[in-house]
Amino acid sequence: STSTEAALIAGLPAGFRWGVATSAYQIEGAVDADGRTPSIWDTFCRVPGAVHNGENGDVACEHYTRMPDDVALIKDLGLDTYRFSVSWPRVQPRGTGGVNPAGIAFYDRLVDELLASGIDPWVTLYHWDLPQELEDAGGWPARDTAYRFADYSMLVFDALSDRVDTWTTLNEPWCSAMLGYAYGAHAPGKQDFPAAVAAVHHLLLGHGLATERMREAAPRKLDIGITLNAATAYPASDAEPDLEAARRADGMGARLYLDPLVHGRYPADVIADLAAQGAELPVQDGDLATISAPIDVLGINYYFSQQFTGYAEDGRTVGEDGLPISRTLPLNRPRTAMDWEIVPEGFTDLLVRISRDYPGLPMVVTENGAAFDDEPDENGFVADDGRTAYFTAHLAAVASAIEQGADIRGYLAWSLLDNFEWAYGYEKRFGIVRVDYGTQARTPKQSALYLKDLAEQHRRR
Ligand code: PNW
Repeated sequence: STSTEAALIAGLPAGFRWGVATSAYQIEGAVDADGRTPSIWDTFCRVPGAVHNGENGDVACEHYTRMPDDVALIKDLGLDTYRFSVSWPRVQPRGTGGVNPAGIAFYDRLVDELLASGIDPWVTLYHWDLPQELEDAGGWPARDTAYRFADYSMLVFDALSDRVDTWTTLNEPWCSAMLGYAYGAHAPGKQDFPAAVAAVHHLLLGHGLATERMREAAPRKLDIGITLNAATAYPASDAEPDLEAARRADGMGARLYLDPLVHGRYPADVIADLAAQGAELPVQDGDLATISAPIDVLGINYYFSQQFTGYAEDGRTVGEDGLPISRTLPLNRPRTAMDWEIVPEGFTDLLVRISRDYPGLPMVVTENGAAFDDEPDENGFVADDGRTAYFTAHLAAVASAIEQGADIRGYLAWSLLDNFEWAYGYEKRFGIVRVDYGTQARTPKQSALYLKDLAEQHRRR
């Protein structure tokens, strides 16, 4: 019930971080400004049918020019942390060579503005906007991209590490690899499973190379980590095919990343599942030592969980291709506008499970939130009860995981602003602040005022 949720939230530990997150391509616009070159998303948005309504990030929220106002918004909301991503093709056009002074200057100003406003800046180095020239040279399925990423990371690190304490290498490598190279739903829009599996390894290698180099160059104690999207994969029943389908889903969604990062090895069952599909992780000597370079914080992005079955509708457990059946089955929960089921206990189960299987690693929720079909009133205000209830249930789920022993240090809502929701364009709104795309007016929604209130109450305790 709601009073139980409120009590759980009230029990969040002292020092818990409250914040909000965004990413560069989703909000900045100004895609041609100051020497920026195209990323894979600029290209993908021009593919007919790739993005809802043929939309793109050319203008987005005009954050590139409105940045001081947006920082003031965060300050007004009383949030202590802002997680943003750096656009690779702004800072290092074409993906190689020296830093672009005009490009890095934007992030330099952003960091200064945040610090002057008492907000802790949290940098994500890669939130999906690979320079197009690096994609043309092979993209993440090519090993060289991992080394390019580490070089780019050091350009940003050299410019901002005097003032930025918290660093995330990659946002959601599952999305980059699988949505980008296997399912074709995200840039670069490829449908090549073996290439996607190579991309997984090279993303993780890039993370490790960048982590090692940043650690080596760190001017003081910094927090360096990675952000994964993960979920709880529930089996539809205790029947073996359902248990196996859930195991495979958890392997591809979570353990394929967590095991090499934390334990320095890929999970044997997942390697076997990949081999059955004709795919292989292109591991070379020393790679796993690099990938498992110690990290200080694990970012977790959570949106929903799913239930899996190993039975086809006709009851068969093996498909035409000879591979075991894996299907999702609805949990029959209310859904967000993304059609994602609302499963807060899947969040608790996930966080408790990670804390047990990968102990000693502090976690921060680096994204959690929901799209709903918001209706503004005549003043542009949105009474977003659905989003507010989503935040309540999921903050309570985090508090419950902490009570069960999980080490979770903060919660960053996705997202500060309504923004370019990738293949869904501007139709899906995740913001706690309404954006009127006609005027670029920003109006905090009820959910923003709710989070403001929670953060303030928490600080006062
Ligand atoms: C995350 N899925 O993406 C991203 O980090 C954000 O940029 C994005 O706006 C947000 O979640 C909402 O979608 C995801 O299919 C995209 O499971 C797809 C999935 C998960 C996360």
